[in-house]
Amino acid sequence: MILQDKKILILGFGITGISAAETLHKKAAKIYVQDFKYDEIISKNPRLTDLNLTEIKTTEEILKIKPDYCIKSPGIHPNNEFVVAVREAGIPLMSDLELVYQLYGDRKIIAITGTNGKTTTTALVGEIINSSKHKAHIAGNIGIGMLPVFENNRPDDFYIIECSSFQLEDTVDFRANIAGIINITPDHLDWHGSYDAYKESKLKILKNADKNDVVVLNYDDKYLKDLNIETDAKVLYVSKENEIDGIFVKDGKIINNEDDSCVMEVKEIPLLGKHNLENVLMAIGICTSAGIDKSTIRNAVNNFKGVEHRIEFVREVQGTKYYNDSKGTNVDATINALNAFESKIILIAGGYDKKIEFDELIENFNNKVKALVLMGETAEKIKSAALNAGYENIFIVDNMMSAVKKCQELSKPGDSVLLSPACASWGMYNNFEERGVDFKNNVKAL
Ligand code: UMA
Repeated sequence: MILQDKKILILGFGITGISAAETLHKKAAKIYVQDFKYDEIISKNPRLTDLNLTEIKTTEEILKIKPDYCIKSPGIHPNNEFVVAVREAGIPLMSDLELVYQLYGDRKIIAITGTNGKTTTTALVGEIINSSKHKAHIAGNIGIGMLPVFENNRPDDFYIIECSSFQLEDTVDFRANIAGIINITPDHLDWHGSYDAYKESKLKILKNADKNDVVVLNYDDKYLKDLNIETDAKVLYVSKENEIDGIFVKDGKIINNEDDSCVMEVKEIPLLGKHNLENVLMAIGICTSAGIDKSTIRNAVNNFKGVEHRIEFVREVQGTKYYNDSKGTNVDATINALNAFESKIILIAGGYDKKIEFDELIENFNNKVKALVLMGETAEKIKSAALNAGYENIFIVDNMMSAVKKCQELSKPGDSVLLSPACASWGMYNNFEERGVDFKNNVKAL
């Protein structure tokens, strides 16, 4: 695909849009940008003016300019007026994922999707490959714009892309050498319109796979299993529950049934929780398919520290372990985190009110949560859900420092303190990362 002097319209100027513009500028394309916060973005990053951008403010301008292609950021809704105008004008519209394929499709691409676990799996695959003789680069929904990663690195490296349903939706020819799907639980239905549409978007990850490609699938996800996926690619299943033709767990060992060998023992995995065992199995399936040997895989998994803000071990103080799960921004994520622990837990929860209910969270305490420390806008709401369920050991605090101090006061050796708020951070913080860092700083100060 030749981009020199081509007119490219970028919709959305966040991580995706800016990273795409940087690469398109290098390729001497003419760049047009539409973003309702364009002025604010430029004033915060004045260096972006070096990219010779032209701002688009109306759909009429699009018709006048007639761009050759449009790159849509994943967060822009399909019904957005600019998206509609582009489609009606017959301008080819794609995600940066599709453009990556058009420009660098001959590279070794590993694409990973799933409703949950994709960031951990992507990061782990990157670590495993980087601990082998090969070099890997991670990009995509993990928070890294894809195009510069491909543009600035060597053609014979591995490229591991975390793909969201939004990014996959706007692909046409995209194809990965290895595609992994961890699970397809109904999510983002407000966006895609229906579970079928969401599923269709996710499955685009393997739509163009051919007999030279590998598709790695989690056999334990009931939604995925029910799909009876048909593909020309080689399919490799992984399972923590069933002895399948693939990679599975038996008597605490992870077995590769191709040569009946043991890759590693489950107890060696440093990440907590069954959901993380599935992520590790997926990473093992993907890396085995990429030709990485078992001892490299085993060592890298052993040394994997996990992803920041996802049940991240912070420190042990007087026999109590402190964990940061600030990414637990909804009830499901916090339940997953609670299920990952064997010990008694002192849970710090609460935050921005997304108008969700907390009864299910309390139902999943399972006698493990010995105290509940609440803060933020939802503190009273969670407290009343807990009281209704007969749970009374509740403390409301004003800020993270008081929360951490309260937890230390309540804890005994062998307990775990878990920040997993079940709520977004807004109101107290700009994002979940800031909240997690605040927690960690307070734990480090104990
Ligand atoms: N904007 C408009 N009009 C709109 C909506 C947004 O102009 O109608 C502008 C905003 O002002 C902003 C820009 O669009 O400047 C943001 O674009 P974006 O929402 O697509 O976000 P990016 O910064 O490009 O980040 C995206 C992903 N975000 C979303 O899919 C919502 C990031 O995933 C991803 O890391 C990044 O590309 C790099 O690939 C985040 C995410 O929340 C983590 N993903 C969802 C998830 O994991 O569930 C899918």
